[in-house]
Amino acid sequence: MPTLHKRTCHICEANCGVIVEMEGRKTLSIRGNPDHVLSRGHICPKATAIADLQDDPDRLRKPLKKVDGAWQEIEWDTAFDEIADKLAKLKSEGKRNALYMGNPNAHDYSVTLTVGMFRRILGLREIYSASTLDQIPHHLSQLLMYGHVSLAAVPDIDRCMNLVILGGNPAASNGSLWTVPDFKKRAKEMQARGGTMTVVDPRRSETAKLADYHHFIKPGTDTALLIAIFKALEAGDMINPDAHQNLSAHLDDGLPKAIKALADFNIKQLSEFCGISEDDIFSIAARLGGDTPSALYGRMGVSVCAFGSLNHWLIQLINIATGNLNRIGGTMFAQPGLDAVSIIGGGSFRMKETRSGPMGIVMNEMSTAGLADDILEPAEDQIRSMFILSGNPILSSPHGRRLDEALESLELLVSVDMYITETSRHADYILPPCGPLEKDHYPIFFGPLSVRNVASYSPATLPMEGDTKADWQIVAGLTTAIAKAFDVDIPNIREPRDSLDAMLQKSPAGLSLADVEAAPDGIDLGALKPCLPDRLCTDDKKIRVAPDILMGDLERFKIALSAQSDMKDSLSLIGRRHVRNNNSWLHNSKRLLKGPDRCTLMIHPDDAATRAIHDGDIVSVKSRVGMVSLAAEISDDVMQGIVSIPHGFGHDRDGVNLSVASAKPGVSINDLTDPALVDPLTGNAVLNGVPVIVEKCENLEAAE
Ligand SMILES: Nc1nc2c(c(=O)[nH]1)N[C@H]1C(S)=C(S)[C@@H](COP(=O)(O)OP(=O)(O)OC[C@H]3O[C@@H](n4cnc5c(=O)[nH]c(N)nc54)[C@H](O)[C@@H]3O)O[C@H]1N2
Ligand SMILES: Nc1nc2c(c(=O)[nH]1)N[C@H]1C(S)=C(S)[C@@H](COP(=O)(O)OP(=O)(O)OC[C@H]3O[C@@H](n4cnc5c(=O)[nH]c(N)nc54)[C@H](O)[C@@H]3O)O[C@H]1N2
Ligand code: SF4
Ligand SMILES: [Mo]
Repeated sequence: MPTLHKRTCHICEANCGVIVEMEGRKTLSIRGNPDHVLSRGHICPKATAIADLQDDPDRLRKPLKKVDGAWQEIEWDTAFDEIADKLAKLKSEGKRNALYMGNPNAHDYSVTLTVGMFRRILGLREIYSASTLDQIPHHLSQLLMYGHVSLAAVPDIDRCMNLVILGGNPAASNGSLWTVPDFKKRAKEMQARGGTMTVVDPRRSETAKLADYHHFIKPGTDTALLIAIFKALEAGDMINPDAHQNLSAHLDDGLPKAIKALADFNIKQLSEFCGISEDDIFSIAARLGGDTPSALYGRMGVSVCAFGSLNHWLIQLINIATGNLNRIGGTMFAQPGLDAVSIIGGGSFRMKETRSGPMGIVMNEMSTAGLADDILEPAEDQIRSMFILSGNPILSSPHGRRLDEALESLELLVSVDMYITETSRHADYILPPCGPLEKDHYPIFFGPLSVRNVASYSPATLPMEGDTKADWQIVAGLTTAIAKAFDVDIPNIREPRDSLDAMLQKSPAGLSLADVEAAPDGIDLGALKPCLPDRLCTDDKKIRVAPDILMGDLERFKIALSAQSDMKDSLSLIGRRHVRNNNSWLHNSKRLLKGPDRCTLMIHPDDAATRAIHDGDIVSVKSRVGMVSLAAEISDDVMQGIVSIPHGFGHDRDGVNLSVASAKPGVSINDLTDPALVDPLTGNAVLNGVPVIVEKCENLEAAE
């Protein structure tokens, strides 16, 4: 008899409610849960991948050890002990160890709650993670302005009337740092009640196609657009935090300082720099500064660039200046059932001298763009061994080829992954977790980012089978073995479920895990509510409107603004996400790979014509650090001067046999991205706006 099980999908930040139909251990179907408090029945095609992952015969079931270049299965305890002994030896030789935590960790509460112990045993104050390839500028602006790295103001889309999206594509990504399942329907509802959506993106993205207004922008120039919007608000007498509420009561004295610091900029120059006309800039400002509730939101496109921190500050500044922060229908702070903001410390920021010069370190996150150098460059603190938990940095971080060399050079590499990937192939040990349906799930990071105040917990759908372990048990097993090998006290590792229960009970909503578990559709704690000043984590409960660190960075932007472009024959490379891809994985799922090859170079017809490139031609794309060849897809969805390649492909690397049996391996955009380019305030990689030379391949051959 088939059985039905409700849970939340863990694959992306939307955390949709799903109903899984099982017959024994076999998944018969996965569909949206219409009663789920947040997702209201919505799912995307990736939900079916949960079944493909669970049942994938290529998924590793036992730990692997590399012996003379070949993989051998070994027992868990042997793997833990051997790793611990090797680590103890490296420690005695004074050799540094490191940790990379990949994106899926953000979707696994139990690892999050166990990894602190692991770091302590290893003595790792700092780590590398996907955050510096993604979102660390958000965290810095939130820490400096609101006093907590996780205190994010998200668009209250269900009551918003003007939504302006910079560098985000929620129609494909399902929302990021903004848990908004069913984005498309919510956006259409907003438009149906007379609201508008504006999208600023160098590509006419899936979201741009739904928008009322779309403006192309030159990659990496949003700082100019944002300053210009602020100046246009000023010119139109629309800077008034108190326009709709008494917001000034919650601000420090920073607004006049910000106005002064931006005084020298002129809209004309800014408009020319970003490629958006002055008229369009004034229109965007008028929508944001008008009477109706409005929200300005920025995501990856304005984060993974050289001025990501400035951009996120300016976005907050504009929402504050127009009185839209903390306003119903504007941008609001969520107050979820499990409230990490109330119960976990605010986070840290400091400057550090690194190999690449002075760099901001937020939340003890080292720049992943610098990881290969930190491994390869001879120095006293050179990294010699490494753990990679749920990550594939070879495909996700800049200059993957150099990282290939770096990981191969390590004396010990341990990868916790269920596949032999482009990254784990370099490991000495691969430790595979159980299948996704064998894990419980609580989206602890996403409550504070949700469009409603909610709580939802999913118990494991299936019991674990055989000799398998969840990720947290692997981390716990390693911690215990390493403690023994280091001859230190074995830490008392708490069941993550117990810690989760304690965190829930400590949160202001006062729920217990039992309360939440008893509600398989989730608990709805209501729409977002204005909550200033209580929600602020600054000492004096005031918003720091113009933090010195960010204001100081305006000087760097001024230099960029006045510099001459040296692009000449080059084009500017950006990435793209597709609703059926998920970063570097899920390419084993045949259902998700259906349809035409997605890993193409999207190029504007005029740029193709000047290079005699036709649709489908194989072209070479060359950057400062590397070259790839792939098929061209001619499309006026990209702005002239811009080309786009999705990230996360490149599965036939060096012809090595990986578990990713993809029929459409594609190439890795990160063989082109440049690790020398970062936002120095955070170390965040610059993954868009990379200068590249594109040529038809036969031209190259003729030239050789
Ligand atoms: N050029 C370019 N590069 C990018 C981006 C871009 O837009 N452009 N995006 C960046 C962003 S936003 C991110 S978040 C990073 C992501 O980059 P990574 O942090 O490398 O994460 P993923 O690519 O998601 O890789 C996840 C790995 O974890 C494994 N995995 C999946 N689920 C589990 C699990 O439950 N347990 C374990 N142990 N392993 C699991 C998968 O098999 C896969 O190998 O990529 C970044 N790289
Ligand atoms: N289907 C799917 N969903 C995903 C993922 C996935 O891989 N696939 N990954 C998940 C992860 S880890 C993340 S972090 C989120 C990311 O979520 P989003 O940020 O919503 O997704 P992206 O597709 O990276 O959107 C960035 C947009 O910025 C544009 N852009 C590039 N450069 C610039 C620029 O300089 N300025 C401006 N204004 N725009 C620019 C790009 O063209 C793109 O449309 O998605 C998550 N959801
Ligand atoms: S949008 Fe898709 S992948 Fe993301 S949580 Fe929902 S069903 Fe899962
Ligand atoms: Mo991400």
